[in-house]
Amino acid sequence: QIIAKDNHCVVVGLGLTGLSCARYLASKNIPFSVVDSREQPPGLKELQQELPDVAVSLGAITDEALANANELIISPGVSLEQPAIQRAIAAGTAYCGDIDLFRREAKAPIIAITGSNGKSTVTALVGEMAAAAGKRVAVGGNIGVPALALLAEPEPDLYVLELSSFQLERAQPLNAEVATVLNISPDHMDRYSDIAAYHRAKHRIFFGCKQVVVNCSDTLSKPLVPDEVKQWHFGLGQPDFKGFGLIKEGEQEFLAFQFEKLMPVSELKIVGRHNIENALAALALGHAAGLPFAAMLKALRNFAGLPHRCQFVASIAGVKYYNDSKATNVGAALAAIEGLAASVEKIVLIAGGEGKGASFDDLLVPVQRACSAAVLIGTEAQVLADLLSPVVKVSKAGSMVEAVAAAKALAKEGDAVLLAPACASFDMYSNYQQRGDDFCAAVNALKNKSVH
Ligand code: UMA
Ligand code: ADP
Repeated sequence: QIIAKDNHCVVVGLGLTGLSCARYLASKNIPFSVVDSREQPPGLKELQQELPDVAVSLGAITDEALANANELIISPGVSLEQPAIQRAIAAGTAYCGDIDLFRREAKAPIIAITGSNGKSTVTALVGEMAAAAGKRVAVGGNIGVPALALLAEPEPDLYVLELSSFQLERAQPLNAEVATVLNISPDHMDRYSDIAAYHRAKHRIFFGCKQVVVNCSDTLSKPLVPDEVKQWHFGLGQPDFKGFGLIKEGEQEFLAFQFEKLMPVSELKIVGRHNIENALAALALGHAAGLPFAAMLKALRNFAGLPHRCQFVASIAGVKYYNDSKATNVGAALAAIEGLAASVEKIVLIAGGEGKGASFDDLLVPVQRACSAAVLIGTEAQVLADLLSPVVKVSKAGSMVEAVAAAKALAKEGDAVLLAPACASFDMYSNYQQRGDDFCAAVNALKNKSVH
């Protein structure tokens, strides 16, 4: 449905998304106001500079601020369960998210990617693959560039969108060319009543899609779609006739399609078994969208990974330091620990932060197997210390600098120090990037000290 010009919209939330919605609505001459529960939301300064006449209500989301709205455009960070929003919806006010506004405008086919972990890596990889194939490609969504910001450029040949459960739960059918749920493990349990509700939100990505990409080893990724929707598979096993997997020859492993080898796994720059899965998922998505193998393999060989994801920072006194600040849930931290374990003696883990209502129990066995010690930070430090102290040495730290110094003292030559918090960063930082940057700065300071 199109918003009538003389109707009033309310943009709820003034972060990256809210600002992109404001710019979009202004460009369409659609009247709107903005609300945010924060006194100083991140997008405020830019909004006031660019659009000084827009009414902004800050400090709380009130019934008055939402009254008489034709449509609420709700940012992903704002829960639909907020009482004022619930009351407005109950009173018949329509609502949507930025992805709906984007969908109303975008003409080019969309490759849509969600999942609990690996979204950004796969999204970036598919973007690189499309660019290597000579396509004009626009990459955005939860990866950090709001989808609406992509409309500022001329229409591309292809959109690659990373979508979060928060974006999907409020979006109408996306009608993507290809859609995938890469995997499902618990995350954001402070926003969902149970894993089934989280699963339902993620699977909305399949509404109206033409092709799907399915993770063979994760039944929760399998969509309920009509037979005419084309299915492609990926997984770490032998590939079937529908997809991508691994073929083993002696000690060597190859990425493969159906019965054909494509390239040796050893030629990938990204490390860990989870990143082999990500490479196979990206190949399946690219293949479904018609990208040629030669270009996709070239992009795979060149891709060194995104910052804050198992990113090598430095080696000090025979100990390697890795930044996996993007491990904001237990599943991601497990992938990082297990991925690194094969290549080092023992891991000294730095973990903790805001737990988002998660259970950390699944960390216990892998930590016992792969780690010699854990240094714990943030709100969940004590909970994690209680859980892990029977299996490894634990200590608590009040800052990242302290945590890195403690980890250095605990690590031996041949070990790795890994920041994989299994938690969100919001108790100590504005976002995971800031947390990762703080870790890198602390490590580099130690390195400089040890050189001089
Ligand atoms: N908030 C308030 N009051 C408000 C609005 C928001 O307190 O009125 C808080 C939220 O609780 C949240 C924070 O502000 O903690 C940010 O929310 P937002 O909706 O303003 O966020 P944006 O700046 O618009 O960024 C969002 C995504 N953030 C979230 O979903 C929380 C970004 O994903 C995304 O890159 C951006 O849109 C562009 O699409 C970040 C993220 O953490 C990386 N995503 C979660 C994840 O990956 O796990 C889903
Ligand atoms: P997302 O965008 O879903 O958060 P990223 O690609 O940014 O995913 O990776 C975040 C973290 O999740 C990584 O640092 C790594 O620890 C973990 N991870 C990445 N890919 C996978 C995967 N396929 N399965 C499990 N964990 C993964």
